[in-house]
Amino acid sequence: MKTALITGVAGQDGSYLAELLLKKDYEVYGTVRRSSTSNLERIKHIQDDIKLIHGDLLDQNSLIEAIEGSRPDEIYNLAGQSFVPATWDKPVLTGEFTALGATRLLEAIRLVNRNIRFYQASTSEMFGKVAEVPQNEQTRFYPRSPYGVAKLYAHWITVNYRESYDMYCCSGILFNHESPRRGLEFVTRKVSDAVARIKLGLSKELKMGNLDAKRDWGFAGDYVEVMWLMLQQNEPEDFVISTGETHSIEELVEIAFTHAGLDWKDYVVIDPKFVRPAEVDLLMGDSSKAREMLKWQPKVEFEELIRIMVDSDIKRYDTQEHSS
Ligand code: NAP
Ligand code: G4F
Repeated sequence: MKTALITGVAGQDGSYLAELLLKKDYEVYGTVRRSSTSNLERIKHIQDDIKLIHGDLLDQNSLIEAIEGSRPDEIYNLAGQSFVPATWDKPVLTGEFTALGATRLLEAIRLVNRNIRFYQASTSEMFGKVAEVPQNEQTRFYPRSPYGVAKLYAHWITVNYRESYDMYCCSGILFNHESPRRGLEFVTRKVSDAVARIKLGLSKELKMGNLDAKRDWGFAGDYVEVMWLMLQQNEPEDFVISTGETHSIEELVEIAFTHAGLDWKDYVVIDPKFVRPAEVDLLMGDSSKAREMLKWQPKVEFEELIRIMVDSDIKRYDTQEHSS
C-alpha cells in the first residue's frame, strides 16, 4: 500500500485527488491549516477514510513534522491562495505561501527523505501575456499577477530541486479546471451560482468583469488523474495539462443562462470592480506531451461541465429551500 500526503486536501483539487487515491488503495494524509472553524465541506464524505494533519506552508516545522508523521511515498503540493485577484492585495504574503511555501516543502523533503516523489501545482497563469497560441512546455513565461509570479518561482524551484538533488519532482502546468466544488469567487462557479439564484428568484442580476477574456476550461476530476500519472513515470518531467479549446467568459455566461432557460443579457451587468489591473487575455493549452507520454485525455467537455455546475447549484438551493 502506498502513502500520499496532499497539502490543501480540503480544496477543490485536494478533495478529488484524495477520492482518486483512496480508490487506488493509498493511505491518504492531508494537511489543513489550524482554524477556529471547520472548512472541510468538500471532504466531509471521505473524512473518516483520510488522516488530517496540521500543516501550514508558512511554517517550516509543521511541514517537516507532517512528512515525518505520515512517511509518504508521494507528496502533492496543492495548498495555496488560488484566487488571482486577491494576490494584488497581498503580494508579499502570496510570495510567502506560494513561492517560499513550495521551497519549504521541498527543503522538508530533502531533509527527511529525498526518495519521496513530489508534485507541484503549477499553472497556465505563468504564461500570462502569452508568447504563442497554443501554449506548451516550451512556451516562454510572462506572468501578469503576483499569483503568476509566485507560481513561476515555485515552478522553477521544483525544477531546480530535481536538477540539484536528483529528486523526483514534477510540475504540472494545469490550465483552468472547474467543478461543482469550485470556490464561489471563481468565474465559472460565480456564474453557475448566480444562474441558480436568478432561476429560483433569489437574485436579480449578476455583476461581472471582463467578458472578453478567454480560458481553456476542463473538469477538475479529469485533471487530478494526471497529477497521479506524473508521479508514476520512470523519470520526472513537467507537463502542460489542458483541453486544447478556448472559450470567452461571454460564451460561458451564455451557455449557463441558456441552460436554465434565461437570456443572459437581461441579468448581466459590468462592474469595473471585477476588472483586473493586468489581465491574462487568452489561454489555450497544447497538452500533446501528456496525451502521448501519459496516455491522458480529458473526458468532460466544456458545455457539459457548465451544465453540470448549473444543475448542481440549482439542486443545492432547492434542497436548502425544502429543508428549511
Ligand atoms: P483551492 O480550492 O483554493 O484550494 C487550496 C487549498 O489550499 C485550500 O484547502 C486552502 O485551505 C489551502 N491553503 C491555502 N493557504 C494555505 C497555507 N498557507 N497552508 C496550507 N494550506 C493552505 O484551490 P484548487 O482549485 O484546489 O487548486 C489547487 C492548487 O492548484 C492551488 O495551488 C492552485 O493555485 C493550483 N492551480 C489550480 C488551478 C485551477 O484551475 N483550479 C489551475 C492551476 C493551478 P484554507 O481553507 O485553509 O484556505
Ligand atoms: O475564474 P477566474 O477567477 O480564474 P483565473 O484568474 O483564470 O485563475 C484560475 O485559473 C488559473 C489557471 O489558469 C489558476 F492557476 C488559478 O488558481 C485559478 O484557479 O477568472 C477567469 C477569467 C479572468 O480573465 C477574469 O478577468 O474570468 C474573468 N472574469 C470576468 N468577470 C471574472 C469575472 N473572474 C472572476 N473571478 N469574477 C468575475 O466577475
